[in-house]
Amino acid sequence: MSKTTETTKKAAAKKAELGPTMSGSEILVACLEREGVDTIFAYPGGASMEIHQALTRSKIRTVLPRHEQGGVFAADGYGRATGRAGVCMATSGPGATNLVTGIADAYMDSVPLVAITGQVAQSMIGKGAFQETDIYGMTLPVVKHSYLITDINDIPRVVKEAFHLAQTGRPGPVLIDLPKNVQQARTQPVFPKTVNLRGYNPERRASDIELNEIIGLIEKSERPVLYIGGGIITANASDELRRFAEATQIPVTSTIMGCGAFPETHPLSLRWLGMHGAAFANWAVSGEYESRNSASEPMRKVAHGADLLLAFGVRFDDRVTGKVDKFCEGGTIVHLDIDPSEINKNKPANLPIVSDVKYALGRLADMIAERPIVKKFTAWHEQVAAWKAKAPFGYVVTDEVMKSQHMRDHLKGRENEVILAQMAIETLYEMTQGEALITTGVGQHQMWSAQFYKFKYPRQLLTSAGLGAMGYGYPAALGAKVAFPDKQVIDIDGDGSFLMNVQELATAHIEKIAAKAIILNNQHLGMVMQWEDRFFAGNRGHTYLGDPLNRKQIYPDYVAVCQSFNVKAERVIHRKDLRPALQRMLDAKEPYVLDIIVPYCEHVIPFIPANRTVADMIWQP
Ligand SMILES: Cc1ncc(C[n+]2csc(CCOP(=O)(O)OP(=O)(O)O)c2C)c(N)n1
Ligand SMILES: [Mg+2]
Repeated sequence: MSKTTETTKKAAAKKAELGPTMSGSEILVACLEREGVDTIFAYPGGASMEIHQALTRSKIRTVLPRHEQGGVFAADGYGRATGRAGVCMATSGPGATNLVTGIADAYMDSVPLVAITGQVAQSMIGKGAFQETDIYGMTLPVVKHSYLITDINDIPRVVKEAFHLAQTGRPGPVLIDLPKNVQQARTQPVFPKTVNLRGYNPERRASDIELNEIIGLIEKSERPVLYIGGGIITANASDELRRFAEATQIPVTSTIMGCGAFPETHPLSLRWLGMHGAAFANWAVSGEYESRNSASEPMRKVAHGADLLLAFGVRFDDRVTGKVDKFCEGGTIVHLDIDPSEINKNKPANLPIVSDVKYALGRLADMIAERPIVKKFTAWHEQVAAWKAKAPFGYVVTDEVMKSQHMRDHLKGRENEVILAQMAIETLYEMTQGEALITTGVGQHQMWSAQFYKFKYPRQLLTSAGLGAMGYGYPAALGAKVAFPDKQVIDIDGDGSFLMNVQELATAHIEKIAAKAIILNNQHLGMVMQWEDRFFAGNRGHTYLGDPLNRKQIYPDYVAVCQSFNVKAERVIHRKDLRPALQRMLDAKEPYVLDIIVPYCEHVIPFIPANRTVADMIWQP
């Protein structure tokens, strides 16, 4: 062999690894192993069973969910909890379409996810074959990228690219659709070690000139606020954020996606903002106004909000901004994000910067350490403290609760016996010392979880924020618990949401995944009921989940449901039983469900109705 050929081969070996002859399915699994995948949530069928066969010979743990939606939500939970792509798989047709909601969820919340689908053989594509759906086409608007593999030799490159795309820059879901004939074909694979994607450059860094402009704006400002989101968590930038916030003494509010990015127990924390966020956070951003009863009345300002909004890793979601032109009206807006398509999308920025937020915050903190900001914002801190004292998150046993059927039927009208959802969450927070990893369903319980559990560390709250997909909580808890078996993982769920993926109790039991769930059971689709009360004079439009012919009975009987899955469960109705029951749940070394019966007539407060302003905020419990 000539010297040059030898060098070329050595160079090629550095870039790639040549494997033995294998089937497409085996190559796929070998690629997953090379990406460090330890768990796949996969439900088989005709078009994916070849891959399952290959998985039986792999060290990768295959968890069999009991519904593909459970599988994709579990993978999503794994992805959120770890920052590494969660992996799920389904067969073609109905298996693939059952993944769509989870893929959309990962897209909306920028979660790293790789979804693999079996596809009918290439010769059958477009023929309306049995279980053929164009999952590539169907998911196009909700993926970061997608592939339909038509050549077995492409599998290693595609898988490498898929993981790279899912996990870098602004993360998101990537779909790989693999036809059955490609799974069955055989070849000698070449596994690349690097990725080369022309035009994809996820590494962007703000210049010192841009960052200096931020410092200049801070020095000029009297009332700065940091508005931070999921981008901080994705970028693993919590430490840098804390350094920067402490060095500048700028108060920090977050989106729900950003909960835990900055410790909510920190004196500078303004908790989270938006429709059901803290009144003091909304005031700090947009100013305090006299309450008005209708949008046609003028807005009368009581106190100024932020004159400088440092919006880092956020997307000005409508659930945060309400009527967007009134959001931080008059304030200077710095919008820093890794994704240029977010800039000026929902709210124009005065200073737009495209950058990795970890780099930007770290560099800002360094620059400030060298040349400290002298301003102390004393008057601003006094105002913020006054707002915090005026409107903390709170709750009361309302007249409606006292008059409710639950009070009559189950508690003989005794106020001191009733458990409010908020109380249950607050108690859980105390008993877990705020350390548990929490997932949620979607609804009132989700908002109360964010209000009454204070999140201390990033990736601690896993919730379907952008899509708002009911049924997310328990499967996501399974995914998180698989990733962190030693952590206390608790799904705080609603009765409606929990029922949507109740079959995953089987996965929990059979796979020995000790995720816990508390169901805040109000027998209603509580959040929709709240809107009915506010906007439809309380007319119930199919929001009751119990049995209308037997309203005294709690329906369904979740304890019996759990028993049938061999999952331990208890029902709690009286306040005095709450703590001991929670303790038993926390002590359990196996999956455990606590069905906590709560009244349905509570509303989540604060509340800024959709597309309204901080002047329309209802904040007194
Ligand atoms: C898949 C899905 N379907 C419908 C909705 C609309 N929706 C939002 S909240 C909600 C009520 C949820 O009820 P539950 O899980 O019992 O929670 P609660 O509000 O009672 O705490 C509904 C139906 C949704 N978000 N997701
Ligand atoms: Mg409910």
